[in-house]
Amino acid sequence: MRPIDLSVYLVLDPELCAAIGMVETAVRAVEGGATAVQLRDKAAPHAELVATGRALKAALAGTGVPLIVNDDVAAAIEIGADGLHIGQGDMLPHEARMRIGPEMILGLSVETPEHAAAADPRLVDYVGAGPVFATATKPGHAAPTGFGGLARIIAATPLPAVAIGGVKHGHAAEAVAAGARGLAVVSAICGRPDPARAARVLVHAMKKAREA
Ligand code: TZP
Ligand code: MG
Repeated sequence: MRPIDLSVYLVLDPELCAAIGMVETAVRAVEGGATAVQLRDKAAPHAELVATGRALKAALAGTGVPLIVNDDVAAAIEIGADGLHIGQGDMLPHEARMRIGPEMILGLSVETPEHAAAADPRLVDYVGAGPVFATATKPGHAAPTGFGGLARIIAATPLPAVAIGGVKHGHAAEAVAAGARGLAVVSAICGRPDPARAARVLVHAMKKAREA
């Protein structure tokens, strides 16, 4: 078991975070209560990704908030990240698990109930389910699931799931009703004038949704 608090899961995007940068965005979001941070930079050369990841890891030290690296398993290991997140088009979970070893968190993106059912809980620690809504943040994303589709995806796996794709604080209740443990967001935090406040609003919405 490699537990992870998925409640407010910040996914960093270099362009959307450009005003203050990914590290500062993450620091402020964690001040506001974000529970997990993913470094997702599809365009950065490996060395740059590693440098940013190391800066993030240092900035998050002592917070208890895990740093997850998207896609690049070698970078995740070099950074000393807490986890790796892979998609359906990336290496297979068993290969990823072999590379990262037993201790690191492994997340997997799932877009359909079939993907979710195929996720092996011995290898994978959580799934990112969606996109719930169409979003400009991820060009070429799969068909949006809506909350009905999200519920069907989450029902197909015993793994904890985080909802992703256009989700904002106002969606916490529907996401929780669909079985999600948390909200994974880019634009609800990145590029917002006050990322700490944006995170706080999401944390509060998740708390309310769980109490309801
Ligand atoms: N995977 C599915 S949707 C998405 C990713 C990385 C982007 C989510 O970004 P936003 O801005 O929260 O819609
Ligand atoms: Mg990927």
